[in-house]
Amino acid sequence: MQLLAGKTALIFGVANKRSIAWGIAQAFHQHGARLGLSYAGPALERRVRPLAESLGVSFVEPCDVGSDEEIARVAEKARSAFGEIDILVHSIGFALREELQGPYYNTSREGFHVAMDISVYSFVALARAFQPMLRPGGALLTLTYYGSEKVAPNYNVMGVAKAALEASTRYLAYDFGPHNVRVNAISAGPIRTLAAAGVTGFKDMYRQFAETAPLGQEITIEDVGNTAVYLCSDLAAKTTGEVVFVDAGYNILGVPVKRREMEEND
Ligand code: NAD
Ligand code: 0WE
Repeated sequence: MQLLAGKTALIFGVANKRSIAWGIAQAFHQHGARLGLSYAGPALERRVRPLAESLGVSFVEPCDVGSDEEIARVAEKARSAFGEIDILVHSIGFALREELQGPYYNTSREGFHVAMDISVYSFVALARAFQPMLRPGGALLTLTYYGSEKVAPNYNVMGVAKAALEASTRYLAYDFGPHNVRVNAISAGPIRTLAAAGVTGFKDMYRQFAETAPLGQEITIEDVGNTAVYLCSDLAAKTTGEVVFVDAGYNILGVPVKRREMEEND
């Protein structure tokens, strides 16, 4: 089954082999897509290049999405390398570390700005920069988290940024609709990636999660990759502006309590 045969996809946000972006890249590769990868900056090249090579990917470009010039440069490079593209994946989020602990009301003006710029505006900026080379039937995809809807302690300004990212997904879907380009978001359950490492309380939350979610399982980058394939393939031809959960059902719970073994004996 090759759901992305003949399609070209650019994936932003690969940092290492644990990255959600890398799970998406592998799934896209399995489904026959031609790939380009982008990473934040020179410090990550030594990790990202070998990953790209393992999939036979030669388009591997640094891009700090906080810079309009760097976005324009990568868009130009993509145009010369691919001509047109079908899929763009935004798997990027960032807040200053000090903003991810303590009361949300302590968020600084600078911290608020950085989180919104890198985690939200960058998706809009990429959409605009790549709009002229997006083929009809194409798709944009971003990654979000349930902390946009409900309070996840310490997620703070990132939760507010994710709410704005999800709203951006709907406005972009409206704008790109006439071009027959779809725009969706995947809301992933907690995964142990670089962005989750060292986050206050993440370990506890991660353990609790699988014991509570309806499916009783942890979320992997492969799970997210598979849903990304579907959303960016023609199978999802009439789905746009949506937030699709890949969370083992966690978000449907009104009372998220830990489940016991052998529940059927109640
Ligand atoms: P990750 O650390 O592997 O990926 C985050 C990426 O953002 C990194 O590649 C990093 O280099 C990049 N980035 C940060 N600042 C950047 C900048 N200025 N320019 C370009 N790139 C920049 O972690 P991840 O968990 O794979 O995160 C990917 C996305 O998934 C993020 O949007 C995150 O919020 C979201 N998400 C993660 C989880 C989770 O539990 N890990 C759950 C739901 C959603
Ligand atoms: O979106 C994320 C990660 C967001 C993130 C993480 C970091 C850590 C290191 C953004 N910026 C930074 N900046 C850093 O300096 N997730 C969904 C994972 C995550 O992060 C949390 C979570 C969850 C879940 C932070 C607090 C509480 C829960």
